[in-house]
Amino acid sequence: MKIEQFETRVVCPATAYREEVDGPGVLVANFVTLKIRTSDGVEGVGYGGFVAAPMLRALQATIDSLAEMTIGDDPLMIEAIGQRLLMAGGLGAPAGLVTRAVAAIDVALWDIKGKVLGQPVHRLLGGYRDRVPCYASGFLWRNYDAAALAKKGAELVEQGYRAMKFRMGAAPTTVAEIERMRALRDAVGDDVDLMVDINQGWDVNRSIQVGREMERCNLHWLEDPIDHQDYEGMAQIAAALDTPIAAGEYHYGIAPFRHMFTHRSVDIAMIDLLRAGGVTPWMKIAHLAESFNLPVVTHLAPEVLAHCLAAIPNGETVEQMPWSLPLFRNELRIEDGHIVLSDQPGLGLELDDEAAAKFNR
Ligand code: SMN
Ligand code: MG
Repeated sequence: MKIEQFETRVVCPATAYREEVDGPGVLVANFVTLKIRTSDGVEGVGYGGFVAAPMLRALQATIDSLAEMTIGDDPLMIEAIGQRLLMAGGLGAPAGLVTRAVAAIDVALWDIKGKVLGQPVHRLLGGYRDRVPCYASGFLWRNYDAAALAKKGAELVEQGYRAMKFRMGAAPTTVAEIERMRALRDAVGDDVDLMVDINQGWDVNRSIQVGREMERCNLHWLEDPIDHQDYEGMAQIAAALDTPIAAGEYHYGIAPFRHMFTHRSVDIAMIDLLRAGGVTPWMKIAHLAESFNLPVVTHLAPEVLAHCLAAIPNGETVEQMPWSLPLFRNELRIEDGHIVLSDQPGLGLELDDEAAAKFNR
């Protein structure tokens, strides 16, 4: 069996989230979908994305160029293909579009492998469980005031969520930051896990100062308080606070996680599918975290990363960020705060061509 054909498409689902998060004109929930077909007629799906609009055509061109290089390859030799493409894309400097493109191809190849072997990807990757905890993300934004946070938080509890993430880092004073958080905690009650994402907005001192105040609200984790490259600074924060520190979504490839772990920068490793470079390196990072006795959480792409989290013993929770879901005909099956994985071979995902035609640009 050989890789015979592939097809990419630029797809920009019109979501409400975009305006709320990015403001007018700045689009991040943009995607390039990928289908790879084998000589046996097996089709695998993947996608790249979460890049700014001006980078989208460049991402498509990168995926096209690299996918072209796989024509004639054995699709089951995923590691060999990935290594070759990373080298071809930049000789040791594969971060950025190349890594994202290789990720899309890697995901499609895992889908093919599952279909060829008749097994869901989560079982091929390890097989630890078939339902994984998830938390609501993508709903409680930085521009929400205390009242808006409380209203939306209560709605999410009503919908059955027992864990959710909100954003801080834009309020002018510490008092204002704490007021927002208190309003949300009061609205959702004490039994709900609350995570907070700063998206690198603070420095070390501010993180420790506000972080100490926040401890009274019993936070589940504090995410990306400072610049992701400041391994020592993150370690200082992790040592000063009882609240677990989560980070990792900004890093490309595997090696930065070694530095994060040896510096003791984090209590929870957050791994992004596209920046890691696909399912293959995502799993390597998860195993590396296990060797440091650290739990792992996912970043974006819940429909793919639920498979990865279900495969490992140190997986904590899946970020249920809905942005990529309009690409597929399938809906996430969520029961009692858990994503239930399907038994279908491969990823169990089907690209929604009609929706893509509607969103095509
Ligand atoms: C995030 C990442 C990418 C786009 C929007 C929000 C955020 C998260 O850091 O963790 O979901
Ligand atoms: Mg984040």
